[in-house]
Amino acid sequence: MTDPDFITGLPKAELHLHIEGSLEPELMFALAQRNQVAIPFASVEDVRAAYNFSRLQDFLDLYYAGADVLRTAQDFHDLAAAYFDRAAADGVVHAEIMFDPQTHTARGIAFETVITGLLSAIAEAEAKHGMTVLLIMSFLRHLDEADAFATLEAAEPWLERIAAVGLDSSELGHPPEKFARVFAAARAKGLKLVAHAGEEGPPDYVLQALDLIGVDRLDHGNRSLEDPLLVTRLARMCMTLTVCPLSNLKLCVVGDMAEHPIDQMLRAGLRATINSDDPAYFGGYVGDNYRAVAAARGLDRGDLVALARNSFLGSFLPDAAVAEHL
Ligand code: ES4
Ligand code: ZN
Repeated sequence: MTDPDFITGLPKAELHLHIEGSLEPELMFALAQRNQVAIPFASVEDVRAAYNFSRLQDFLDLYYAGADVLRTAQDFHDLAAAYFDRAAADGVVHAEIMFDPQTHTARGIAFETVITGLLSAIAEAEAKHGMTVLLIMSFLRHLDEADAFATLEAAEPWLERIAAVGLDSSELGHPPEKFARVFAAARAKGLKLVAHAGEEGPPDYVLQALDLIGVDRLDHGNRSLEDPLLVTRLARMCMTLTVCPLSNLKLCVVGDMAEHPIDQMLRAGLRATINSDDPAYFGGYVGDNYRAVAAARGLDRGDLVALARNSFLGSFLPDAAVAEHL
């Protein structure tokens, strides 16, 4: 039995959230109108009807198209403020949110516009909801290494406000090794490192994320389960996996929620966490993700507490702050 109120009331951290993926169709329409941007949809229903994906790339095509309505710092503020309100209502007390600067700089939107809008929403949410927020700047892996280095350079004035760098977008054909040098440069600047790996890509991409990047946390990681030695290694090193059940379902990483491996991960001793990834596109926020996978896999309160506890253990908060949440 799932227990919706128990899940909502459970203090949790969200560690895998693309802020551009929290753009609800209603806000997409409002921003399109405010900025006089044409979008290829007639209505909010039309947008939602388009959200049927067979693979990651189907989704990414719509995600980048949707992001085109984001033009001003106020737009990024409004986007993030809407996410923080929903997260707080779901019992999220700490969020580590990713943003994709290249999605915007490639359209002529300044890095400064993006980050000042996000930072003002973060300040507001910290005051309004008493939550803590960290920013993760994610590189688009379908672009080249030089573009990622240029993005790291553009971030230089804001490095004090950025906790980590990440790696997202089209996984297949863009292995972690392509970005080993830029991640090394980010590490030298004191940033934490995360990367999407093993979502669609093979277990070897997870190995690369460990051995060639040295990630502090793994986004998704599902396909690690195909390699028992890798699972043992991830468990022994207490590597956090940011698992996203509704994303996995919508992108056909799992065929059915009843087949989701979340409990297999926990049984294997993996530090798995539950997250929403791109909630506006995948049909639910973090609470919905807990509820969906708990119902489908028969998770009990002990499992839910373990998952929420893992979210704090896997966060980039200082140890003393983590301890306050345990
Ligand atoms: C993403 Cl689900 C997912 N995978 C890879 N890259 C992404 N960017 C936004 N959502
Ligand atoms: Zn993701």
